[in-house]
Amino acid sequence: DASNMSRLRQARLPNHSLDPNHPLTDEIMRVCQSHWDNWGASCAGMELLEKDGELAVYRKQLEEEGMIIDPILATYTVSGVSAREVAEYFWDLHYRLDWEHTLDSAPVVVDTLAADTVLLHQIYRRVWPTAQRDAVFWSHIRHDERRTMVVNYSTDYKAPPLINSRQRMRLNVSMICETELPPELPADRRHIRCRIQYAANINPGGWAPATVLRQVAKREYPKFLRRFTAYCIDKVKNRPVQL
Ligand code: 6CM
Repeated sequence: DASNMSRLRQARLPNHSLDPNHPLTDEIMRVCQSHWDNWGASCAGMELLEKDGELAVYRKQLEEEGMIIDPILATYTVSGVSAREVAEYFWDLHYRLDWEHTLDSAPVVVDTLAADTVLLHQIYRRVWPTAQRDAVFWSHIRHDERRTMVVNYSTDYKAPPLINSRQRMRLNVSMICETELPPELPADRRHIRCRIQYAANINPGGWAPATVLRQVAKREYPKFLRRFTAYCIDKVKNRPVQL
């Protein structure tokens, strides 16, 4: 029926600017669709790592072949910034080092696939006593009238060789944002809120003590969400809202 049709239409991912013949396009479509469908994900069975007002960070302890791969799921709602704005600060490399403090150096753009998709190489700060990590991943931004999403996903495509002293993390990360604006109020920055759902699945790609990994995660994810959103709010505060 009609209402079902419109629901289906909403669930479909909006347009992207990828070349349909590019070797990564199918994977990007598939991975992004599954994240998009995961909006409103349940945290049932997950451990609450941090709860502070509107911020909630959950983790599920998971080990695979001796590797700690605990999935992280977080939700946060912040005021004075739109979904579009938050997602753009997360995606746009220009701002990366302003809020991302786990990196050892600026990200390197390995390739630009489209206006909405880049291939990145990032080198992380070493965490004692483990080897330094790097990651190679595509990063894609997508939006419709309601939501904007960024997905970062590891790939071997065009990946620079791994140097000896490092290990390569694999990541599957999404941030989905939705603007909240009470229908009776004008689209003014003072009235808007942004609901954020952040999900991270990280495989450390090599040995690291479980206690260290879990401590780092417990400390760093809430810190990242607070610092990153505070950064966005500060950046936009004197600008007209971009919905
Ligand atoms: O999602 C975040 N950042 C994105 C842009 O940089 C991107 C990166 C994801 C990687 C997240 C893993 C970081 C793990 C901490 C680094 C230390 C590695 C060594 C571990 C050995 C003990 O999606 C924000 C990421 C916030 C991370 C807390």
